[in-house]
Amino acid sequence: ANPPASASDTHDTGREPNRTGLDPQNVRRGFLEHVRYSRGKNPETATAHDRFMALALAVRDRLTDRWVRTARTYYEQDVKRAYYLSAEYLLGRALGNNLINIGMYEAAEQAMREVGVDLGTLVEMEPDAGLGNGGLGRLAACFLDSLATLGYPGMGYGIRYEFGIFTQDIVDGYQVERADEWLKFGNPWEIVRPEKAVPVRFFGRVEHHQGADGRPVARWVGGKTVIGVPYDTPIAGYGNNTVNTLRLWQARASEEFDLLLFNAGDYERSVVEKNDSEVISKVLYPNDAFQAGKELRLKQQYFFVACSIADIVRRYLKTHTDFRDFPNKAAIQLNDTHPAIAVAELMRVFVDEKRLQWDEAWAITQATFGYTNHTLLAEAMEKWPATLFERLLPRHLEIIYEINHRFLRQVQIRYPFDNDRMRRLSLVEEGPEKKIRMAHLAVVGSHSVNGVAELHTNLLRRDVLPDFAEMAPEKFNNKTNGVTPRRWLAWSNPRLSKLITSRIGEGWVTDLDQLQKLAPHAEDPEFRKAFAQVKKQNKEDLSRYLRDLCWVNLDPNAIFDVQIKRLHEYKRQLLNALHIVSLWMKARRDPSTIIAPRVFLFGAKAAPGYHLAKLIIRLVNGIAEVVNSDAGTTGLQVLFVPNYRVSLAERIIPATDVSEQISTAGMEASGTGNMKFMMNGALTLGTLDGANVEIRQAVGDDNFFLFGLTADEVIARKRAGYRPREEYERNVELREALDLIASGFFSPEDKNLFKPLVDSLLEEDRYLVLADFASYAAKQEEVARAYKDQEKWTRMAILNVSQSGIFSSDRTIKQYAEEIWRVKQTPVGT
Ligand code: GL9
Repeated sequence: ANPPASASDTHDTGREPNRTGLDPQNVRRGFLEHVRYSRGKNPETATAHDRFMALALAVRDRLTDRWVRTARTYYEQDVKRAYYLSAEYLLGRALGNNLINIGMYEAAEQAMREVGVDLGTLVEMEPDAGLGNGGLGRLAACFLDSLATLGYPGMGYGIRYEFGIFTQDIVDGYQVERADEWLKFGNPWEIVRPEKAVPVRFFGRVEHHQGADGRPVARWVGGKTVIGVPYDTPIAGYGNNTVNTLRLWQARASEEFDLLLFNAGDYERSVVEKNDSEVISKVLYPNDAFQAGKELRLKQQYFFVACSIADIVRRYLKTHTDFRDFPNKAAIQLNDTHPAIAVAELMRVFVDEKRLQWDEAWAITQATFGYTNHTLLAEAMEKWPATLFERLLPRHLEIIYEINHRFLRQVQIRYPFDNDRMRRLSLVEEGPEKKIRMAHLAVVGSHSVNGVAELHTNLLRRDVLPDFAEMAPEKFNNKTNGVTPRRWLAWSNPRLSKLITSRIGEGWVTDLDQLQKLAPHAEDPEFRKAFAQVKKQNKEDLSRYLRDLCWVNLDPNAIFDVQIKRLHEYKRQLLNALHIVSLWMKARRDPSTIIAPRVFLFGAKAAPGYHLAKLIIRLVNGIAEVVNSDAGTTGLQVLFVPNYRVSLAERIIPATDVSEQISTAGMEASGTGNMKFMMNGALTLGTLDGANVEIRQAVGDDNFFLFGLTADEVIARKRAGYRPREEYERNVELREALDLIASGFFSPEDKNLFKPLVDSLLEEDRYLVLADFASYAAKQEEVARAYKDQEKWTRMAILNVSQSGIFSSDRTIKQYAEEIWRVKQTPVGT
């Protein structure tokens, strides 16, 4: 609604212009041609949307030669490729990022100015590609950027959801979900490849015969066939000629099946069947770190896995005949267990279709797969009822049983007579309902199992998969997450980027460790002044944007204290909210208790079925209404920003002073927002959880606001019989805040509205909100005092930026490439 005042002021990162040799005239010509020939408009009649589409298409044209050349280079050199299988890609917008990566931003901006168009306005026309829920999906998007920027032969596979993560409206303080129609006006980036469509079978039965070679043959027959149609999106590297591919599969009804029914005169049924097929890629499941166990979800998983495996095997067979070389040409990474069925599918293709011997096929399969675990939460562990498997994927169930049988034989040899261990390790969970443990399938089918932060990997070894870690310690390794500095610094924070480049040159964009060169500048008062100025301007920009969006005037002189992430009890938005209530109560009694004015920003989507999470959103909005009404005397403001998404994060993070990373220790596998904030000069207020531990290590204890129990202390507290009511009795401020919420003060229309929240805290408090409250409140006071010393604060912020280099996803991807995938950087020529 309110684009940056002048794009040239905001997006000149100080890089050398026209790296591509593309001049503004060239861009203008491409743009005008697409206005006319792709949109069928005159420049005068073109709408803003027409202009966005025309520019995006012109940019895609300028990627295309390099895209084709990249594919040819990989093919001709017959390189090993890394395939990333992920049910989610949270890409956000592409136009600005593509312009930055191919060095065309300035040319495009000037070209648009010449035809009287503001580039910033066009950028705002693009809907976010929200094909993910949160951190896990955004990580996949950052990885694609780093693979291309580093020149690795990498390819992403996933699902082309027609509807991504829902759009969130806030109505009377409540979250209301709407379908995300991101494709409604067309997607200029993708190219459909119908000639590469893949048939996928569901249901049916397995026939066992004696093969012509005397060996048993299994044939999966009958059932229904769905067609997977690939849509390719170019992924351009920064400052090189690499353009990799993200291939997303859309489900189409198979015509064969359709026609059969149609010809039989059952028109209605043929249309129903068509819908049944096409619903597979219709919508992203909006759960974060929670398994709902829906049949359609398993269909989605197998659908995109079967398409991707068929595509990978087809590509391999273009230039090879012997599958023994397969692991030298393909590494497949499983992004969590969502694609874990790929282990059974590759075995099915090898054994049933390509007629390999089991042992040989298994060795190749294990050498091909790597598995990344992204969560320790028990409720997120994927387990599918064996009965569902048997109906939907009968042959895969047989294969999983065979894998399990052979695996447990090995266990028995190594640990004779240890039935309990066998039960714990089995791929099959026995009980009232037999279930397939997808994490166990992923572990036994892979040569590498990694966690996403040091603490998380250690807890994975110790608490989640201890028996596997004992049996195969060499499989387990850590790959601490990272984020791409192209989107999360160069693109989203052009002012800071320009300032950084003015001091240390532009090498940091692809070599983020160079930010260390900023550390000495923290002692330079001139630099500190310029740095503080950038933060202030970013806060003013955000205030302006939120004024138009939410009708609030945020004070840019206040501390901007931000918690943006999915709404989940373990992330403890409630702890933040409770503290705000207690701060406000104190300020109302005695305004002199306010050390510094503060803006508390929240942004979060709650899973639509997660009632407690939705109630927390309602509570934050209730608190905001009360607190904002006397902001004049307390200096406190609270805002819940609706529809948090990638493009909003790009605006909020550069304007943040305090990054809230306050999950219960041992619960957040890594976090990646924490890294984006650090890179943009926010100070972290956090627990020793996930990658916070490594952030604090990198920046030093003095430049990090630490509070709360450690992961081991959390376990010990629970083991000792944690009684939250004792915390409530003990702490007056906490008790007052909870009592005020319980009294209905923030929900006058329904005094009992927040009772379930208060009860859950007083009766169980699974995430130790009350146990950590005092420590959190004390640290918040320290934050406010530190902010009063602006010189010191700015020094700390600069040091945070200077030490953020290790959190580049380039570092992460190099580690995956060298330590798991064994793929080589393969530059693409001009
Ligand atoms: C997550 C973890 O919860 C995060 O801590 C981690 O940073 C990311 C990426 O590794 O993965 N696992 C998970 O299931 N989600 C994560 O964010 N959930 C969503 O993506 C919503």
